Amino acid sequence: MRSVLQKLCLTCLLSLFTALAGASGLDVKVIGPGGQLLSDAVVSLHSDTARAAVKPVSSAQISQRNKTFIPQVLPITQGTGVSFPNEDTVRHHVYSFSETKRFEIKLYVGTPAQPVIFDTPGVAVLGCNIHDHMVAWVVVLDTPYFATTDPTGQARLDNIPAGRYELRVWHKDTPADQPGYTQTIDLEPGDTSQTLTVSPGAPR
Ligand SMILES: [Cu+2]
Repeated sequence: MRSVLQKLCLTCLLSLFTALAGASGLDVKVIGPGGQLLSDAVVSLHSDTARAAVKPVSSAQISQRNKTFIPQVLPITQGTGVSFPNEDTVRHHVYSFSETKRFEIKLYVGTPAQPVIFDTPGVAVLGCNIHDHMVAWVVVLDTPYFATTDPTGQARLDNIPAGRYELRVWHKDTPADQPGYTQTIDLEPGDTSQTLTVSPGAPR
């Protein structure tokens, strides 16, 4: 019994040590060109070690409800399968012509049997062939370190190994022909807090 407890304590101490010495956190606030807070912006941290740590996430999905994609912006890691359950009674026809992933799921109701695998980093713009107003974005990332901003424009990245990263910010209003926001950032052990301003340009 005692040795089990000792083992548990050792594990606790090791986790604590990692939290104090190895991992870091980052707060990012994303603000548009007019000073407005931007929700649904994807903030990500990139490096060679981050790329090596990428694994597909499980159970990613974009549902269709009231002729709307939910969520409208879905960040995922490279290799992740996304399912597209149709919760409406009308049929949808989901497609992407984007280079990152070209696919279509022809007129369907219910949940398609196979998820769509997104194995190339980039942004796929999704539409519906029947309902022109429906639009969503899948942001495929070659890093496990990312977060989406909330309605107050805030994103929090936790448990990031200390080191040098390229911080990228993507927002749907960023014109496709312009590079998104990037910045080199050094994460020291312990919490870091930073506010940055993004200018995503004129909406398309
Ligand atoms: Cu539709």
